[in-house]
Amino acid sequence: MAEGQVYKIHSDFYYIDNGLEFFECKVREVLKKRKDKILVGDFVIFNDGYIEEIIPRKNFISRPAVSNIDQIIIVSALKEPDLSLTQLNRYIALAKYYNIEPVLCFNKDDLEFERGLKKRIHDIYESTLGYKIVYTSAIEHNGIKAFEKLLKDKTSVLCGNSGVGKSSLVNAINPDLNLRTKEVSEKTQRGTHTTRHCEIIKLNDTSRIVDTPGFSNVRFDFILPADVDLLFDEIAELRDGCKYADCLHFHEDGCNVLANLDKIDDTRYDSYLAFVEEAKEYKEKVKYEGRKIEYSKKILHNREVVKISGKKRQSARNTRKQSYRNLGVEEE
Ligand SMILES: Nc1nc2c(ncn2[C@@H]2O[C@H](COP(=O)(O)OP(=O)(O)OP(=O)(O)O)[C@@H](O)[C@H]2O)c(=O)[nH]1
Ligand SMILES: [Mg+2]
Ligand SMILES: [Zn+2]
Repeated sequence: MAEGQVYKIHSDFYYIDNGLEFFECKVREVLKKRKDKILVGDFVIFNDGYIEEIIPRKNFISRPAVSNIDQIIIVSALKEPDLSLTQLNRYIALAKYYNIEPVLCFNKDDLEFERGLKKRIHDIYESTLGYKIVYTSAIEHNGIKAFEKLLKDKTSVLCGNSGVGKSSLVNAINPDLNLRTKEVSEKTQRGTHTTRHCEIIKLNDTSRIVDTPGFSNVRFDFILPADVDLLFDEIAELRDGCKYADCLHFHEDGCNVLANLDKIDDTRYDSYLAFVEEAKEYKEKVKYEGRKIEYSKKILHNREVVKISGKKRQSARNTRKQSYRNLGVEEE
């Protein structure tokens, strides 16, 4: 019996690192039948070329599917492709849903981008929301030291659309890794994913990074509309002051969010409204299937937020073992 961490999965093969050596394993049939599939990042017990058991996870995210992580780095490009704040808000909201703090990395700082863009980013995401921000150029090696510092002693997952430069950033830190990146001449092509699998990469003795394939098709059709405000820090802060507990902050009477709309950036509020529309699809689905979900108990990924009395909320313990199913997230 030995213990190690799954750092890569290729079809039926699981690659395990026990800190000293690497192993290639398969999974016992009994374990395969269980609902929670083994993820990259899982610590497992293995024996004789077979994984026997998954050690309970600290946390996990499902897009991309990785467990036991410390932070999510959302990588965007300042140009090529043009920065979309809606898309950035989507990734931030997703990180919030997973209850893992996001760090924002804006790459391709060497290109010429819209004037005033950095100030805009600073105003919304740094001064108002307090997220850590780093500007980088993987090509010219700018900001790479600051980026590396953010990764120290952590397991970080890189998230962001295809082509923003996630793999290029990892290569910039450690050129020996030589990860596949898109050829420069191909960079205007869309929808081609250069990185195909999630893999935990050791940058040095303590920092690990998970390079992931870009994805851009996340929709918030797995949570209830009245929960979407919890994914926006500045709206979540105001929601308890609303007259109705299930206020959607659209045009309701006594809405504290609407009363404070001047404090919320327009693009943030617009993204909020767009995600609520997507969440309505989930509500319809739940209604159609006759599943009972109480509004007073709001369940989000990696933690439970329970309404204690009236509108008071309190973060409950981190749930350790969860299944995809009762969180309403489709298995991938
Ligand atoms: N000008 C400029 N180009 C960059 C920079 N970083 C990456 N690129 C280019 O952007 C393209 C995409 O880079 P990748 O590192 O493959 O992007 P990715 O995010 O890993 O993409 P997927 O693996 O498909 O998700 C390549 O042509 C890189 O050379 C940068 O800082 N500046
Ligand atoms: Mg890549
Ligand atoms: Zn409201």
